[in-house]
Formats: sequence, structure tokens, C-alpha cells
Amino acid sequence: MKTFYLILSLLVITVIVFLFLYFSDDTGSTEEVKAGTKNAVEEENGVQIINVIATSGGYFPAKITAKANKETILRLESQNSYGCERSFRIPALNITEILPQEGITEIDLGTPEKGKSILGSCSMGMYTFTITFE
Ligand SMILES: [Cu+2]
Repeated sequence: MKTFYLILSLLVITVIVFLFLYFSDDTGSTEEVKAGTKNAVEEENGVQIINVIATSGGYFPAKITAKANKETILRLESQNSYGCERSFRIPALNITEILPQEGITEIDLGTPEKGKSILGSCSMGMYTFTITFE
């Protein structure tokens, strides 16, 4: 019987550790993005994807360099987003979107030319980020 309880408590501890690692990984990646140590630009099936997190305190990362002359999609990920970062604009492209509190919003940026830079902003202009195409 003692062995049974020992195994049972080991199982419970394992599950708790797994849950802890699972949830802490999420915040970990956000911290990586905020610190600029995670690359915001990736490629999926020949399309350039720019990942930006919209959360309290604004958009992260704030400065992004991407490839020019490539079909590009801006993938905004709302994370615990309750502030005015939800009211999103790209003035140069005449884009206005209300972002969800959680989840992904994709915006087609077309095929930006070399030297172009795109400013994303909240409606008040208090939070911003810039993508430069090189
Ligand atoms: Cu604002």
C-alpha cells in the first residue's frame, strides 16, 4: 500500500511539473519577443510572415527588418490584450482592424519594395512598431 501511494504522489508531481512547464513556456516566448531575442520574421510556403505580439504595453518587437520584394503577411498575435493596442492601424495602407483579446489576425502587406517602411500603430498613435524592408 505504501508503494501505491508513493507511485501516486510521483505521478501527481509529474503532472504538476508538466503543467507548469507548459504554461511557463508561453510567457517565456513573449519575453523572448519583447527582448528581441526571438526572430520575428519567418517564411511559410514562399510567403514572408512577420510575427508581432499585441499585448498590454504595445506591440513587440518594435523594430523589425524584413526582406523586400516578397509577398508578406503581418501576423498579429493578441495576448491578454485589453487596452488600446486592440485598435490597430496601418495609416500608409489605410488599414484599421479591431484585434481580438486573444488570437491571430493576419494582414496582407502585399509585396513591399526595397527601402519601404511600414508603421503599425494603435489608433491614438501611442504604441507603434516599424517594419523596414531591405
Ligand atoms: Cu493607444
